[in-house]
Amino acid sequence: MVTPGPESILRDTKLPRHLRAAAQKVVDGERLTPADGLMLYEEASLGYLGALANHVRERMHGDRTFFNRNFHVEPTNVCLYTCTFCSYSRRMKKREDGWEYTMDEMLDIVKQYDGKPVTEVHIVGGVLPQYDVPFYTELFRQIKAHRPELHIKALTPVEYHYIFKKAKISYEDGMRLMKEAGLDSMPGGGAEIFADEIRDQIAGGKCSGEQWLRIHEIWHELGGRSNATMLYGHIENYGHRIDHLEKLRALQDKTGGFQTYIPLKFRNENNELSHLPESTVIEDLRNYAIGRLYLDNFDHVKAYWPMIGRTTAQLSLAFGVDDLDGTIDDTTRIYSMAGGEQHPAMSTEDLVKMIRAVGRQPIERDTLYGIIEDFTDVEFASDKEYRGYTALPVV
Ligand code: V47
Ligand code: SF4
Repeated sequence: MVTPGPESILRDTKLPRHLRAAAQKVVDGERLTPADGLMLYEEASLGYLGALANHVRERMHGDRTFFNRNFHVEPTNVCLYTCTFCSYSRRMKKREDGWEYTMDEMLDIVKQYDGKPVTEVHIVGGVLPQYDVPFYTELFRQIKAHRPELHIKALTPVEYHYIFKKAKISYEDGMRLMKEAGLDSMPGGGAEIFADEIRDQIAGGKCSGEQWLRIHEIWHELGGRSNATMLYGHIENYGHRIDHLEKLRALQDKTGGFQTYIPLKFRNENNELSHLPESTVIEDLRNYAIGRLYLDNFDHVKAYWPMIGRTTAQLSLAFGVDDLDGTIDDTTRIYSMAGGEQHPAMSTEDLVKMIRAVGRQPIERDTLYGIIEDFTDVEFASDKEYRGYTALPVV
């Protein structure tokens, strides 16, 4: 795809010297400092950030845009924690209105995908006492017994911290048990904002930022891979965002175990922070771009379309994003309850065409970024159906 490169920025003598110097660092593959990152958040325009982030994205991946075929199992939408941004937490008072799946019900969801070409089950939801170490290890075992090749991407340090504490076992022993039971990788949720002063206000009581990072570190040391998120656009400031990115980058330097960074835009429906306005699309795109530029040791930046919407997800592909999650098949409620897509399902054809429509190459991947199929030139059955105007013969 031909998009404006960073040359115009480097030559622009009207641009402040420090912005040109940061652009030069990016072009030279030099690392941005926390001060650079903060300056970008505070001063850089959308055009500047887009040109640089796209340069990095294309240097790493060209036009390749990854996606996977997955579905979610959300064990429950009730939670004993009270994160103010979350529409699940309010349900504890009216627990009977929510769902709390049994093991058999979760296995039934998995079985609904028998024979379908999904490669990953993403398991995440609320925290409740009945979902403990024996429950989850048994669940993972039963999923693997039923469909061994299905990749289990499950639970976050929020659940792990809670269930290991309850079982009185160390993080190390706990994560080893999960691995033995069939856990393949860890999703990036529960990270929110690491800085205590913000975390205590929006996600008080659940694992701290330090504990979140430690559990990922242990998982990486066991040879596992995981993702990382940042929930932005609520009460945090740019300094907190850079602090968050800096901590992710530092851990990645140590372990190399993160695959993907996924910024999560705060959605304001049905939660205690509904009075806060949502971030603008411009801010969302700036945030993707800065993530791409700052996290020089992360291979991928992913847009989660059920939360950000389809159009912004397409736009994000020109602002550093190289991965879209996923076909999902209407199996998550976290975002529809908070103001995102009401029915988050997309066929492979829809997703592929969404990527092609903005001039990129759709590549189906598995969870660990093994390439399954290049969809660049794949024709779909519906392409052959003629949907245009047919002139009738004049008689
Ligand atoms: O941890 C909850 C966030 C996360 C809201 O790793 C909200 O591949 C915005 O982590 N507005 C769960 N965000 C989802 C998640 C995820 C999603 C897709 C892919 C992957 C991956 C991970 O959702 C939670 C929380 O940070 N969240 N409520 C809200 N109102
Ligand atoms: Fe529970 Fe997670 Fe929602 Fe917090 S974000 S209330 S831990 S489901």
